[in-house]
Amino acid sequence: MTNFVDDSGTPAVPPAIPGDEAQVLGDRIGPEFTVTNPLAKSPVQSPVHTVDGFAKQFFQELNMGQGVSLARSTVNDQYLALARTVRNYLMARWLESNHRIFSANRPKMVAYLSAEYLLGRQLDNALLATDLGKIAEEALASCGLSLDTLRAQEVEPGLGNGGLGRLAACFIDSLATMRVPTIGYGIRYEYGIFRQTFVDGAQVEQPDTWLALGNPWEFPHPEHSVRVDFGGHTEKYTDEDGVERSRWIPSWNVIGVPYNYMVPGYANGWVNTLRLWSAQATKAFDLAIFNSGDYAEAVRAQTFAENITKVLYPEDSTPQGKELRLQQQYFFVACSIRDFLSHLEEGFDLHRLPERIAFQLNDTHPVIAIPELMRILLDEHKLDFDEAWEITSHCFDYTCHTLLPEALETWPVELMTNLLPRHMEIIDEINARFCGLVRDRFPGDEMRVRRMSIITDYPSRAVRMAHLATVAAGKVNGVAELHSQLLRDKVLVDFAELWPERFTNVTNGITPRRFIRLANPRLSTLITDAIGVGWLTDLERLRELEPFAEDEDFRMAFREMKTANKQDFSKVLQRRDGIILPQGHMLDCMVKRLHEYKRQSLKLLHIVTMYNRLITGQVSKEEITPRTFVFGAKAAPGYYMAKETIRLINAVGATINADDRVNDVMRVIFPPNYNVTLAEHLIPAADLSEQISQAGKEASGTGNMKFALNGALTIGTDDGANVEIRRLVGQENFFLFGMTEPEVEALATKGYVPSEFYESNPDLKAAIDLIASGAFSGGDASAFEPLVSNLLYEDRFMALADYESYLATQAKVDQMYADQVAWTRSAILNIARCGYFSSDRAMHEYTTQIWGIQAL
Ligand code: NBG
Repeated sequence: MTNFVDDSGTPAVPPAIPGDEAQVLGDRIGPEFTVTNPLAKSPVQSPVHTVDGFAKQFFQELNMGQGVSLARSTVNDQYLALARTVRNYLMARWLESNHRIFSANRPKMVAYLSAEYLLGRQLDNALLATDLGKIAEEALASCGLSLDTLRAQEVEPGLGNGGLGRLAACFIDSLATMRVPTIGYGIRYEYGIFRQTFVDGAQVEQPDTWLALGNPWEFPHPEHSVRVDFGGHTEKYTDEDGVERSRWIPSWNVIGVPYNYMVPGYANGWVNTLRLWSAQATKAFDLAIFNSGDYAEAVRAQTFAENITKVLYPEDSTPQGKELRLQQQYFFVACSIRDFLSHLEEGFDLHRLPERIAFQLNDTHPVIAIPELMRILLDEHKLDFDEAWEITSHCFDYTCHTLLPEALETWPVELMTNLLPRHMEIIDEINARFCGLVRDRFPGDEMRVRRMSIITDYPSRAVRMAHLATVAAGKVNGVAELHSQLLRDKVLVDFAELWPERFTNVTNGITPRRFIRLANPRLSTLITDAIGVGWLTDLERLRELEPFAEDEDFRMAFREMKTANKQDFSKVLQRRDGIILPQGHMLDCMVKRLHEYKRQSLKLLHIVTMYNRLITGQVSKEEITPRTFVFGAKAAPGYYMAKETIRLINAVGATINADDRVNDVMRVIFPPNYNVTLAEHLIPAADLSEQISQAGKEASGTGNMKFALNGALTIGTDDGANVEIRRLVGQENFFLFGMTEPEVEALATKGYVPSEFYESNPDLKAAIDLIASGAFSGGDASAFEPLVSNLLYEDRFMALADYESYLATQAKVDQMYADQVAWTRSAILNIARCGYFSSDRAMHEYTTQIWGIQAL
């Protein structure tokens, strides 16, 4: 590895930015001030909560902050000024919350370590937290401006791929709403999840330039930057006490600059912090080289360093062994741990660290934090290994978010040794001790030792991050009951046998603030009119809606709500993508990442079957329920089958939508670039939620919860949180189909032959034949050959095996939809019975059962 910054030999602690070390990690605890000015006692006052007060602030920000007059301002100026205005109303709460967290009586807090936060737009959430929506609207109107227009100016921070990142965002919202002292740590990617476009139906990725027009929600604190080392080697030495120790001589480093974001609780005066790290070169550029004219070379180190936080890896569930990704992971956890430790008071006894902090590992991405904390305790604080382990193993808990074996991250030993040699040494030592423990417990069972070892030899030497996490964690949890059970029984079965008490479940949840109150104001009003206020922070209270399922007036109001939401959604689509939504259709939605296990192809087979039945006259238009199928899905750029599926959805859609024989009763729409903002418009309008993964593959799902809580009925397999949704809403209010997980296993064991299903089901055969004939590709029979072959000869997730059951269940959906009273009753019961899926409940379980942390 090239040594970019340290060309003065190899001191144990390489110099950071030239100058004083304090510049890198500034003093956190300020000097004692002698205060005579009374203003200092209450450093900020919230601006006045009136239309005039708000307008005044807004002008202040526009004129003094943006440096423009209203007359000369652009929409972007106005949006930035508005965002800063709302921000100002949160400021006093933020300072006060921080004061409470860092007061003399330090509470234990949680540090949520996550490589992804899929936050969605901030403005509306901040308006809701401060209850300023109406005031802002009126104040802007008095200036001739529209809140809607300014709202649309915000580019959502897409710093996550899908469910895992959105879950982190819901969790920090709940923690703030529950006044749990929390700091979220993550990465400030310069480019978030790619912007998806379609060219001839194929996905084309564009960079997500979310920062281009300025970001009013972040507070950079370069004075609190942290240096992060990489590369080099280790050496042994004997310390003053005669103890043999290791030290790391890194070969290069970068600077991590923190950007703080407010995480406001809902109307509770509390604001937590999300701290995202951005990588910078230790040395901006080489002036001598620059002056000699080699401009590219002069900034090489800078480019190299800044690449670390340049872009979010767009994989979902399948990691790629990319060195840069390991750099990202280590970079952000090294910054975060250093940052957290620097907040401890002078002379704090690190043996007591577990009393102060719970580091929650959101999947395996931050797991390198474990050897990092060990390294700090061993090398910097000179603790011995047992002491360091005693502390470390009481500071971390680990959430696993997958069941796919290929999604469990591993890092080649060689890569780890090159990038983080000291960490590799520590992992080796942890592993040696752990394997010793397994041998003691299970003498002679070397196969078990191999299965459990943190370092695997097969297919090549690699560190299994899920094993490392499980060995160090106080608790290991899955994200839905079925998932946690499969973790215990299959994925981590040996560990569960060794440490049964370590394994637990916390079923995921979603924040009702964003996904009910903000996304669906009409439904929120209906609910409040029916059961009063208070449900938004106590979602189980939705139970009180149950009797309203029998109230025809309420049902009517519910249907009007859906119709109005569909109209709104239609306007959004027309503006955004030029898509016109037909009126009066059932809205049948499948929105999630494109992945074979989620089985978008099964949904397509249903659509193609309907189409085929219509054009061949097997059914008449009058017999079917008019439906619009909505897809939203991004595919990882390197995932060939997923991208082919996108192309096929678009091709089928184009054909059907242009076919006048059918297009008044069926339509397929696929707006590009599905994101949080689009979800907020789509979900409230949906009638049917498609959750059709192969049983045993979707860890939880969270879209399923959002749909149910907005009054869509679910058609789904016995998978992930679907199981719990169905149990809670009642089987008569959930369309279950397909094999169960044990049935999937049994079929796999017996030997799954997809073509048998193809041959034995005429509808299925006809649908696949129609695709293979070129009917959706202008007669080109080869256009989707790889997809067709894949279905016929591999079909890893057994879509064909579940087809018959899926179609039969879709027929039941039609039947029930024809009876609008029955459908609406079920939809209302779905809402009433899904309060359990609030992320507040999930966070309550984490705080009490995993972290042992009190709300303030
Ligand atoms: C995803 C699962 C989902 C789950 C979310 C949040 C990853 C690795 N996992 O089923 O696929 O809902 O995590 O837990 O993104």
